[in-house]
Amino acid sequence: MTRLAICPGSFDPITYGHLDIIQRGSKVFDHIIVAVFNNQSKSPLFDVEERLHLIKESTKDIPNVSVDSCSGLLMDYAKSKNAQAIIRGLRAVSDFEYEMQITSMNRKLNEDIETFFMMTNNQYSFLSSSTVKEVAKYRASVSDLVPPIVEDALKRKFE
Ligand code: COD
Repeated sequence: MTRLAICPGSFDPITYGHLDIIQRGSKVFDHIIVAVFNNQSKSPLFDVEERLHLIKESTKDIPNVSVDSCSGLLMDYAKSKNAQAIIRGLRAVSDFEYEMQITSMNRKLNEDIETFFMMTNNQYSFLSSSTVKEVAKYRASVSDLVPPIVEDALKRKFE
């Protein structure tokens, strides 16, 4: 049986923190789909097509990772792909409460799909897409936080 996991998120934009989770997850599962959700409650800096492009380029060297966009419920999407698992990253205690809420709801929606949490790599524990955008907006370097292609895209956005 192929072990397929979905790695869902906003990825606005993808950071080295996300990539760390995707890379480590790709060693455990046969295949990972990085699923970009268009979260209506957030106003994204990058549109879905831009985010997909940045993720595809940043993960092109990981053969068992593919990228997709979706809307609606995560569990409906995961079921439609016959996925066995969801992968999420955890940075701090503050993430835990939020993740516990969504995981409990997701389990209620579909108890056959497990959620796996991966602790962040220490060097990325303070890294989020929001802080990256904030720093890039004031033209400070984000080269150690995001892949070069994302850094260039941020520069263009804030030109
Ligand atoms: N280190 C480790 N992990 C990290 C880091 C880091 N530095 N930065 C981010 N991550 C992890 C996050 O913890 C998360 O697991 C993943 O990477 C993606 O992060 P984000 O911020 O891009 O994505 P989120 O948290 O905004 O994604 C939320 C979803 C889109 C997954 C969620 O809203 C969702 O499931 N929406 C669909 C509707 C639904 O089904 N809702 C659930 C029922 S209530």
